[in-house]
Amino acid sequence: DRFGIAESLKNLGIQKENLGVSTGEKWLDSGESYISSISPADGEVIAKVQVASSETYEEVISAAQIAFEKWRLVPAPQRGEIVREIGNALREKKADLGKLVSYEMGKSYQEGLGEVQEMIDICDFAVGLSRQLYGLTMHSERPGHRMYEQWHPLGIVGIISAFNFPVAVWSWNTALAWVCGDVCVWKPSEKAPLSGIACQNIVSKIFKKHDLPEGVSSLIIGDYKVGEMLSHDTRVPLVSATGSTRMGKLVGKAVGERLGRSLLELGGNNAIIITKDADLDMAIRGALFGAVGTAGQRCTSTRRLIIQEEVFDEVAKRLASAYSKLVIGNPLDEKNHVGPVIDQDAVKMYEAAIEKVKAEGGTEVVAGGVLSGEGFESGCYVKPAIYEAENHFEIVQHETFAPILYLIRYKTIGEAIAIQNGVPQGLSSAIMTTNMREAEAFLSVAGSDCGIANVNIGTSGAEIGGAFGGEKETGGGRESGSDAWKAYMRRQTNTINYSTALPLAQGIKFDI
Ligand code: UN1
Repeated sequence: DRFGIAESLKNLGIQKENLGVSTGEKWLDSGESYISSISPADGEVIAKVQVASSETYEEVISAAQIAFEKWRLVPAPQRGEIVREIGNALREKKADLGKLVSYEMGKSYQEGLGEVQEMIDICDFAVGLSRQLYGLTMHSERPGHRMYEQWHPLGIVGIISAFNFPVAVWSWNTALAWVCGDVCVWKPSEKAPLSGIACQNIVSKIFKKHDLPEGVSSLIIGDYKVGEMLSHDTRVPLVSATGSTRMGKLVGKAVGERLGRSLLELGGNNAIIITKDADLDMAIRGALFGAVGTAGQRCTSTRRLIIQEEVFDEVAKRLASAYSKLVIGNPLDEKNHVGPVIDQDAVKMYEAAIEKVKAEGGTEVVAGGVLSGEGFESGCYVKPAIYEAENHFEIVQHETFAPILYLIRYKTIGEAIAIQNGVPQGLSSAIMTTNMREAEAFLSVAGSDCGIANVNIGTSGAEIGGAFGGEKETGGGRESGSDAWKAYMRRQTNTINYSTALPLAQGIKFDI
């Protein structure tokens, strides 16, 4: 155990066998059914986790309903104070949790720490927000009347999160939802259940310390069936789901059928436009991390480079040279740049995508392949690959969650923007240029159609302070910073008459 994993698991309260359903300090026994958390780093079973039953699901929702009645009465700044303590607890556990995320999910230890840092930052953001849940006041058209709006909590927020950011995306939702006065029920990815248990252990101590009821923070480990239960449940006014477009369509449909609210953050097909006026050192650095960071498993990973034809060959050459220096291996070993993909299914999808791009006429720039032998026993380590391709290829139109980068040529900036927008997804986008006209065209009303559009920065690694999410098949939701908090509250318009008459609006006369 050269990375001290056993010690970190102990510090986070992870056992060999864990219950997977909790309303806080209380863990509920769901019966016989268990899943294993397997590390893609070394293929070891880290621990087992019991999965929810419909009975324990019901217990969680009942506890959450009761908790909401109390939690909504706690003044928002006091709710913020609780979130501040959660942020501080995360600071204390940063190294342990970052290590668990890295070991369970396969991202590098540095990126695991970065993910926990995002959690800490969103807690700080939420603390400030707890004093800024502002509504507007309006001028009434009637004398002696006052109009204003208030924001009230929604109730139970269901959170479905993905394996690739097993803890940060939950915290973006939950830290905001809590200061807004909501209670949260979290279904983490069944590929990273231990990260969920670790978080639940951290936060439940703080709720307990403040004598808050069970159910402000609940955890339900389980498969898609738990997602279905949340999506169909009219007691859950908001379901926030992060993951594949396929999953998001199912959640959106089920929640929409009951006219509930969903907040969807789904697939991306993110591109960087590299113009002939780009600073190529920066362009290569941005593209490299964007494409191979997290082994290409971020929603914001760079999947396409749209390169002006005059600099195409140079960019391809310099990227190939940078790829040749990448060190692939155990994510906990800080000398490695690229860790494994999540599991063998992901390896199969990577291999299938490479076959497909070749079959569609793509040409190899950097060859891929699955690594085997010492250090690669899990079978989840793949080589980041690059193909020259065309935007209309079916495989290029599709998000493959693996380190495969497609290079596409263009002549004019108009053409580059059309290629960038010419995919079903709309999460993140970037342009590398020192030419102000190109940069502004890219950001203009006729520019990028994505939720995130950057200049001289890659597509991944968004800061928590901005609203995070995207358009089209990405689902339209916005999480994290800016005014994303509004999704977790209901708006109420109030008109108060302090006069001695009751005039009707719109000048209507209705006298008997
Ligand atoms: C995700 O992949 O779901 O912008 C989230 C980024 C990170 C978050 C990614 N801050 O890459």
